[in-house]
Amino acid sequence: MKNTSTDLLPDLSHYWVPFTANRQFKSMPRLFKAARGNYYTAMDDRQVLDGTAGLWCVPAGHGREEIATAVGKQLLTLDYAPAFQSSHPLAFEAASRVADYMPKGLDRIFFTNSGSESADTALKIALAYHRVCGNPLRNKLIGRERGYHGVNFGGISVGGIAGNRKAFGNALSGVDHIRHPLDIANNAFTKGVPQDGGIALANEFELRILALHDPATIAALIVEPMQGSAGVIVPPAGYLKRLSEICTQYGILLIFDEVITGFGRLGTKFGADYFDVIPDILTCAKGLTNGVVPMGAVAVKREIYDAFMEKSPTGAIELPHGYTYSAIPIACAAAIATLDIFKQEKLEDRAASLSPYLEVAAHSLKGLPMVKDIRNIGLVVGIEFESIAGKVGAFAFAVYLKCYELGLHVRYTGDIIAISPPLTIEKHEIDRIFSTLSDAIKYVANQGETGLNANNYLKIEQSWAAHQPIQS
Ligand code: PXG
Repeated sequence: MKNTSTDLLPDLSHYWVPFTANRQFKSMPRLFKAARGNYYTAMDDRQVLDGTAGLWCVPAGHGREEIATAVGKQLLTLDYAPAFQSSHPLAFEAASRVADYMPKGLDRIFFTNSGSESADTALKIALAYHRVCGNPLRNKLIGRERGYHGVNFGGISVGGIAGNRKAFGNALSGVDHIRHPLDIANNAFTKGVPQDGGIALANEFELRILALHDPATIAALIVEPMQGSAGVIVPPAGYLKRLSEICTQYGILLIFDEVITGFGRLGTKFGADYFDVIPDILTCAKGLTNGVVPMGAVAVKREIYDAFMEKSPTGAIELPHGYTYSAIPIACAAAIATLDIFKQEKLEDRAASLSPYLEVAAHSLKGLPMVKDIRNIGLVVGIEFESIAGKVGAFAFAVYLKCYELGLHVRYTGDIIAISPPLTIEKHEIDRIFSTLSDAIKYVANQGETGLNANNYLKIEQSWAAHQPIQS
């Protein structure tokens, strides 16, 4: 008997899919039913190459048995222990392992369950730190345009992606933003880190923002070393170092949000290592457990932790903050197993050695129709297309759909396609990513208006879902 799409697809009506155009998605669902190594298996058994390591969160590749075994064993040993006022040994072991992996000095670890929670936790630690040190008026937070720090109220307040903020009211007050460092007019098609303009741009923090607010009122500056979600924005040389110097000069805590840049993505353990700038607080999530169990971490300099311990009243809870699932045993087990894999397979070094190959492959797309800029660092590539008036994002979305049809998963955000494969990617797979992208870009561009209409891909999707041969 012939399969129909209803044989294969679940009832799609109940699940509200996050950060997704639900009506559109449910008319052309893209569901994965399995994953192994660098590939997903789609509903029709097609192998789809994972060009994005999930949502940047599967650096060691899919289906790692070491992690599965550790998590399974832990579930049957200690499934849960109360996270407040009691704990369990693996929480301390995981914290030690994470501290070892962190840049020097960032060795006090607070566990969360996501990047969003890590961002809000870091902001709260910064505010509470100044208060416990006797500076409660240092309570403003500075973020950056196009920054992404998750979706909680603190994160969207310091975040700078308009679309993630405007539907949700006023969020936090006492927040301002520095400019983002993307400068396509001067730096289009730069390979790696742009060389010019970094110091002047960082100095604007001092000259514009600090001058406006009074530096003594600023608690913290939060930035992603490389802005991922907003479309792969690589900071110019010297920029992060100069921001750090300004923070130090004025007693402002520098927070690096390394949810994307952590765990080898740039060819180093963290962006802090890549740019040789150690922040006061560093947040991470995603790759910490290879994406398989929700977990985030906030690493703080020992002096910050010590200030809470020394200056809080005796017997007081030094930081009234935490989650039911902070350091849940299976997340600790997954984190330890993931860190073991990183150690054994030296995935950061692997990423660093593949980065030049990825760079050449990525920049081979220069000259294709609509391609306005190509940016890269470590194992990350951003390809920005010309914007079409009234149809922002439509071209990139169509390229994404075409890639999916051709067996490659990429991410699109606005007019940008982002590539961030697992660090286990092979050279021939890198070749395939960019030859597929090239085919998809040419196809969509050649179709003109028709190519921008997502419904034109619908027929193909439905055919797959139903195991039907594609009708032309
Ligand atoms: N900070 C940064 C820098 C992030 O990139 C978060 C915080 C939030 O993490 P959680 O775990 O709460 O989602 C992120 C998440 C994409 C994409 O493709 C990026 C993220 C999430 C989903 C998709 O750009 N970043």
